[in-house]
Amino acid sequence: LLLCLGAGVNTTAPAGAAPAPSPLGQVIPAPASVRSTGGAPFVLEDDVRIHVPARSPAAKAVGEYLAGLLRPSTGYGLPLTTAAGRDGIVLSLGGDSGREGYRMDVTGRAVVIRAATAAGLFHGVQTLRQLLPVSVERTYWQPGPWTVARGTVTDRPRYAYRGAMLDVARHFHPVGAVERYIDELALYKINYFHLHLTDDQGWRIAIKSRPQLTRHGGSTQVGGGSGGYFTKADYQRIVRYAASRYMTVVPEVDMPGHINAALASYAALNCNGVARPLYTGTAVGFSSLCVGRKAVNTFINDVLREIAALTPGPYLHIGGDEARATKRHSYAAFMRRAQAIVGKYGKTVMGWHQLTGATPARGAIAQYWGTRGDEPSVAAAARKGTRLVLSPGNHAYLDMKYNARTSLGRAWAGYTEVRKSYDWNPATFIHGAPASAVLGVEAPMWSETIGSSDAIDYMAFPRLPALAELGWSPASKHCWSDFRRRLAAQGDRWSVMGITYYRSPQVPW
Ligand code: TNX
Repeated sequence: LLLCLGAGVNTTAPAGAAPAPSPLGQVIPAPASVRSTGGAPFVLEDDVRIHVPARSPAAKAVGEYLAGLLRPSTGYGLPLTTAAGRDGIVLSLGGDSGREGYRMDVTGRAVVIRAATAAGLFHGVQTLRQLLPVSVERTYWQPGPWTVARGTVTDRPRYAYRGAMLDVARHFHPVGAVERYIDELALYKINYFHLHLTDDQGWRIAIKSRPQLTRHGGSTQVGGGSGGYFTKADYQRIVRYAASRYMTVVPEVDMPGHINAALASYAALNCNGVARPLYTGTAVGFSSLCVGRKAVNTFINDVLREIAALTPGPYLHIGGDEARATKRHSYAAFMRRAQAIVGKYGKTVMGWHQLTGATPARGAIAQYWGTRGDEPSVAAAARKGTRLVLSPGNHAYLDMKYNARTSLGRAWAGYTEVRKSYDWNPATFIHGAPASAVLGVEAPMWSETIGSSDAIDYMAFPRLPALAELGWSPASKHCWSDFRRRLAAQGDRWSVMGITYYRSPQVPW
């Protein structure tokens, strides 16, 4: 693992006047294949047009998105055109790059991105974006020159599921902060955005049939602040925004534990029929719905029905973690019922991996958050068809401190420097689980200590790109010494984007 070739980033600049363009492989996640051809680079000039297919509104929208990224800093008009053309920027549909892959050919005259789907074009656009000078990220005019190295990138993801989670329950994060994070994730080809919407400290999604959940249950957060919640319109706006970045929202309502905010809002959810006080601390594992009560059954049915109706994506995440206040047989009975309800509303179950201690429904996905990969129930479920999304706490948790001096975050899974986020293999992490059971990876951002976009940025960067690369790039491209150099090249881009990141000593910034 010390000797690896990685994406073959070569930073030697040819002698001459103009600054050398970024090497074609200097992209995160590392593309599946990069072939540099050399020669004078492509230069984006003020008469460049963006060619888009005439018959695909989705592909046109990707063209508009690209133009929107490039116009402020270049000052160019960058009109879209459906006229056939071989010069400038060409987005074209076709080829065999799969559901999310693309091929990018850069010549002296053109950057051609070709993909079978608009999603593939979108990911290709992110590659192009990273190859342009970092000043392209500015929102006001920059002098250029806007060069792209010549050659061919052929790319497609290793895993179908490349997720990031944001906990809006412990600290509420408003729509603008969520959209900002979604934009940051898009740069690294993340395609699932998991929203942890409810927990002991807050209920953050309006449920029409249960108005107290947000009115009361959403009125505070960790530390006692005023909390907040998403109206249905807010949530739908997030879903649409994520979709415009080719990300599917996975909503999570955590049950039967992590539920104090609901227990405080509706007395009937408690076994003693008495509403709990609101909770603003950071303990876990102390709350439980009163499993078996009729009021609880109608509650979960109403909540899951309303959330399913607002969610176009295939997955509903029902939590199921740390239900220490729920008896074992009650837990199994509860998860059976909750999973059946998810199925009734046409969705596929996701749950934390404790779900494998009950009976996962057919097609269910278990999200692993342990640290050792040796839980027999997880491997056994995987062998029987349960698919796995891997978020090992000691590698993938973005709320772990980098080191003892990190003021934000927690340390229950150990300090997590960027190399630790990067150096693990999702295919072999769970002992005894077939590699084919692994649907992908996800980087969770728990928010007990995370109360602002700056805090999100600092904990996500530079670790989020490491997780994104594990999710996208072929295992054969896994190479720390190469990754750290590509990561270093991202630092200036983050600075320009206003992202305050952790300047890890492991990275040659
Ligand atoms: C464990 S991971 C939790 C969360 C905490 C997190 C803090 C999981 C399913 N449960 O409730 O927020 O640790 O790192």
